[in-house]
Amino acid sequence: MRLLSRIASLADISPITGGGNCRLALTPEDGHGRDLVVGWMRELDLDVSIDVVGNIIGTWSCASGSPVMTGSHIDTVRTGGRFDGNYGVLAGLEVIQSLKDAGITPSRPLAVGIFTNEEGARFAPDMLGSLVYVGGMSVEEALDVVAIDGARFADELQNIGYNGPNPCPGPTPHAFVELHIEQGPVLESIGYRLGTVTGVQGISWQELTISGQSNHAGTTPMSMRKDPAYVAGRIMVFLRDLATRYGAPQVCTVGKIDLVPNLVNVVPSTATMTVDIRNTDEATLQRAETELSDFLALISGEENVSISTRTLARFEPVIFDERVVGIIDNVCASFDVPAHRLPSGAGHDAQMFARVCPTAMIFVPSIKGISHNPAELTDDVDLTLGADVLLHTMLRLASTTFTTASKS
Ligand code: HGY
Ligand code: MN
Ligand code: MN
Repeated sequence: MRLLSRIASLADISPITGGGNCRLALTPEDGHGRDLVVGWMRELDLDVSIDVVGNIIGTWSCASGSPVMTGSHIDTVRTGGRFDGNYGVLAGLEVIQSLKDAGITPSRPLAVGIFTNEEGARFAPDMLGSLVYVGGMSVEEALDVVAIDGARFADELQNIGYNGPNPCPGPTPHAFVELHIEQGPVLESIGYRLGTVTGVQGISWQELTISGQSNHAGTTPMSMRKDPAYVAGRIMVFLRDLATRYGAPQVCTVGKIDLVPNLVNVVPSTATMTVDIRNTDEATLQRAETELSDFLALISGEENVSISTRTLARFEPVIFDERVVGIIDNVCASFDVPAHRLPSGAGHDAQMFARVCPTAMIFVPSIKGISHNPAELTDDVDLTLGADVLLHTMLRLASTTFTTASKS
């Protein structure tokens, strides 16, 4: 059916082995994906607006007032799956097309957003586009961000032709709801087909630069070494031990490490690595950050290296609006399919909209809990069920009056 075939069509843009995609933010591949989805928005006669950081909002202006907005992202990590982000955007278009086909006109406009650089894999922080949209980061700061490959955000945005005219912060929606695959093992492990997402865990991203002394691998006694690669290894072990000591939901990841000169017979001069630490509890997340900082001071002294740190992203845990969470629960119940309440382990654009309007998310299961991997997979019946829940949730939100701004 249309939604599944559109997911497949979008997956044909910059495919990788195994059925996934590589469409890093603001690359030509990202631009081609945007062109395809904007084409579908125009076929739907949506008002398409593009803002100064490339966020695309397609609006069905069928009524007055601020819109109920859904949306997500279509940029991917380098080894991305075909559902992460893409599913939420295309399900939003499917909601509008289905309502139009059925001759049903909601009492508010409906909007679908494609937010720039949600992944943060090329430009940090992640969720950059939605963060700027809600006023959490200045446009100037965003445009000057430099990618891991040295490219400048503003130049890359211009190169793909999505440096739009609309200002940020953008107009505040009446409410925001994002449909996404869980990307983890929870729903599948307890046999649930739907998840009502209660919030998003806190995210702490740092880049560590460890400076030692390059030297000959054969002639330099171990006692003389200032070896940043060894220190990087000790940091990785420290982080794994910390996560084990803290227990779930604490997670720590070193996803990227670069050695200079990166040669078989040279003790490296520098190691540059990323650290991704997350927890649902802010105080615990801060405790983990402090423990890491203390360890860096200790190991740099022991190994006679210097370590500098740079914050790439730092977002506190987010609790979604109980009124929206409740509506999603009720819609799921109306389908006679129970929904499990859970926080999101992954970051999402919804966590930024929670700052400005009533917001929550809907999850469908990820088979074997795999994501950020071409093997990412969700059953077709769950994909379509999720889109049905999104449609009815958006209709209910359109007819809901929120007396206070937000309630978590
Ligand atoms: O990092 C994240 O959680 C998301 O994929 N940007
Ligand atoms: Mn995503
Ligand atoms: Mn992702």
